[in-house]
Amino acid sequence: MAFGNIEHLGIAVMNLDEAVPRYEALMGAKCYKYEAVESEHVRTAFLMAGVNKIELLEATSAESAIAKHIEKRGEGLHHVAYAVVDIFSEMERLRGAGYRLLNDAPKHGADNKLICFVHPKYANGVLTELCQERG
Ligand code: CMX
Repeated sequence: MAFGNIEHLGIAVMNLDEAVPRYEALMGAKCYKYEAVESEHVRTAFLMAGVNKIELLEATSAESAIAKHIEKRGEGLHHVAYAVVDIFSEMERLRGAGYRLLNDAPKHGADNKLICFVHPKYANGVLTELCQERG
């Protein structure tokens, strides 16, 4: 078992309606999807740079991890997400190796994914997401 490709990069933004046109102009690409993830208190927007996916995230409530992130660290890169084939066995592997997972079971994330986060302290300061296609 191993991580696959980087599935997406997550970028925390204050205001999605301002960030999307800025990123469209920056990347020369159109945002192809907006999606709210109520359980995570976020609104997201997706753009592609070649084969690479960029997820812009805006908090929809003060209790959102994105709101806390922006308050403490400002806007910017929030997480790196890796594609995995079997999130349950990857979580088991990481737990066994002593990594701190931020959820006990996979959660439903944006873009039809099952997701789990690894605490940034266990990845040299990078919040790391495991991401499995839900099919
Ligand atoms: N990247 C890197 N480091 C981060 C970070 C991030 N995104 N967010 C917090 N940290 C750092 C903090 O700066 C802090 O460092 P110091 O101790 O040096 O000050 C440390 O991690 C904080 O750890 P904490 O006190 O245990 O936790 P916080 O209350 O700051 O919460 C985190 C951070 C990652 C545990 C929390 O945001 C979380 O559980 N995230 C997972 C869920 C999530 O991010 N959801 C939103 C996205 C959903 C989606 O993609 O759909």
